[in-house]
Amino acid sequence: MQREHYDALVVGAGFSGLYMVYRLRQLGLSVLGFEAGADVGGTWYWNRYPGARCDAESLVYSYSFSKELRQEWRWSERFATQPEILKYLQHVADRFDLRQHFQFNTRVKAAVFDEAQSQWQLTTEQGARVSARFCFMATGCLSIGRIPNIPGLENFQGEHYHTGNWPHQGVDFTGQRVAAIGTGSSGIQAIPLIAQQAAQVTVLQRTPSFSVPARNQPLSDDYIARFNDNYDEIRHLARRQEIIGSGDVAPDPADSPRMSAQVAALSLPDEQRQQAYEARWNHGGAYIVGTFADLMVDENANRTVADFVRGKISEIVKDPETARKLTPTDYPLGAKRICVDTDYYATFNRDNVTLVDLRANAIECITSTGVKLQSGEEIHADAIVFATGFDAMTGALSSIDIVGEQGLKLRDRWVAGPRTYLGLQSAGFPNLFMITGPGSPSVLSNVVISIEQHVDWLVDLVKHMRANGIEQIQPTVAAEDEWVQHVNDIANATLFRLPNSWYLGANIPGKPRVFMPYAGGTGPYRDTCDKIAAENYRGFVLGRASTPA
Ligand code: FAD
Ligand code: N01
Repeated sequence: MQREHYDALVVGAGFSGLYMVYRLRQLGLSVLGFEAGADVGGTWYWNRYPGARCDAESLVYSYSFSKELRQEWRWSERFATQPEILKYLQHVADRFDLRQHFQFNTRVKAAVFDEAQSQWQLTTEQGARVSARFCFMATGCLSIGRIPNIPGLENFQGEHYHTGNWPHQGVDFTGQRVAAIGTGSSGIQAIPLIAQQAAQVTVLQRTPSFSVPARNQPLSDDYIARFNDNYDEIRHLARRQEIIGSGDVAPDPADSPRMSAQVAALSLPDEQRQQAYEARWNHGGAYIVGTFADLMVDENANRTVADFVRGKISEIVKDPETARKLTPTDYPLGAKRICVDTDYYATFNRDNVTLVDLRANAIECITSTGVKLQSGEEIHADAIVFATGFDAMTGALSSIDIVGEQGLKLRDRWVAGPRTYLGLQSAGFPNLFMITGPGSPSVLSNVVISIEQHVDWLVDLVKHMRANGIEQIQPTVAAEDEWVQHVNDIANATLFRLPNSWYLGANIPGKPRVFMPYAGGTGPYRDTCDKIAAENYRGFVLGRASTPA
């Protein structure tokens, strides 16, 4: 049985929790981590669906804090598969001996701030209680999967699966009729592979996504060597990425198809624009969003890239009606998360794959034998795959009863949408920190890079507090209000504000429609965090427990 009091508690054992625990242990703090899963990995522990892989290049979708780790780990593919990323995180846990600091199979259900003791008390679902001065929520932005409330699911006689909680032993769809609901990144990765195995796949699509080819490939020694030659420059570029897809991490930056992000699409003749899009399409990965500086702020500019991808869909998909249904027409490319695929559109040329447009014919209910549409038609299925996404950014935090000063509940404080300063802390919750919390670049960036930035900044803060006898920190309400306004202003100046997306909480009935991540870019965000720290943590109140903030 572990102790009852620690210096710090960490919830989650994904990329964030592992690195947080590692850094806190380096400082000499006693630390206990909790993880609901049976092992480390987070996203890569839970999302075991066929085709799951990263869409940031493996060589930068990985930690940079240890040169030795980097040198001894060899990524096999440009975009690593889920099993490989999980193996990497397991290796990190072994190499730095981190598992001993975690309690697995343990979900935290409550976190309550004890004002008298100035410490956080966490309660697990098993009823254990542990306290600590610092509490770090490394609970993930995409860790609470969501199956929509479609009537009749309980009657379904086949198996159903959510991509974010996939059986560890895998699923054999051979000979089966599969109904796949959801065509975001997860569905787009899973559907081509399920279609190769199953007898019949019916894809039930509500909103078509924009998807670009990954052009995944094995990594050659030469590619890795060139990457390593330019390691610092590539990492620097990745750390200063504007938005998903805009960072360029080709192994030799000079080789890349990247045009200066300073150039506006509309300032160029059409032919030159098309060449630039074609180069990125052929290069593979999400970089197309970053081809020009104005793509995410100007609807006319965005239309040029959206039309380019629409043209590709109609070239790839043979049946014009299916191509039409697969083509997004009512939101800008990139404003919902762009998808990166391998053979997604071509999958619809297979004889065993059918597309149902739910906008024309919505799901009425699930029956014992399949999915019934409003037209009365029934899609007979042996299995249903829900690739229906997550209660993103706030879901994991609001699943925990977090109670701060004077009985203030985080859920109540955030009833109209999350309120944070820098995405790191919320006023009224001293010494409770979020890693990649709402209001930080998080899901609009290479998340591992944002995780390292948050953890490093927080560790510097803890060092500062210890060196100066400071026991508590929390933001002022004024600083938080100003930051929330800033996050909103930036989002409102972009095209992200337009579609119904999970960035806005639009996928969860009743969730306030607030743009949650910070869209100002990781470079400016990083600079802001550093400046605030240099100005003695401007906007935060630092104090002794006896002189609370
Ligand atoms: P997670 O990996 O989500 O880990 C959080 C952990 O906290 C989970 O294991 C969860 O079980 C645990 N937890 C949560 N609540 C509790 C609780 N109350 N008690 C105990 N434990 C709890 N990002 C990119 O930048 N590039 C990509 O290519 C990319 N690909 C992705 C692919 C998929 C399929 C998904 C779903 C996400 C992807 N992401 C990607 C985002 C990804 O979530 C992050 O990159 C990163 O893995 C997040 O790490 P994390 O540690 O912050 O959170
Ligand atoms: O989830 P999503 P996801 N009836 O929310 C549909 C990361 N990720 O798991 O758009 C019918 O994007 C919904 O339709 P609509 C990445 O950040 C990365 O795919 O709401 N359909 C949509 O099509 C990503 O953005 C990778 O109309 C319903 C789909 O389900 C994030 O995780 C891979 C429905 C959900 O798409 C989430 O991706 C995987 C209903 N009731 C994930 N409810 C990489 O490649 C929802 N849908 C790196």
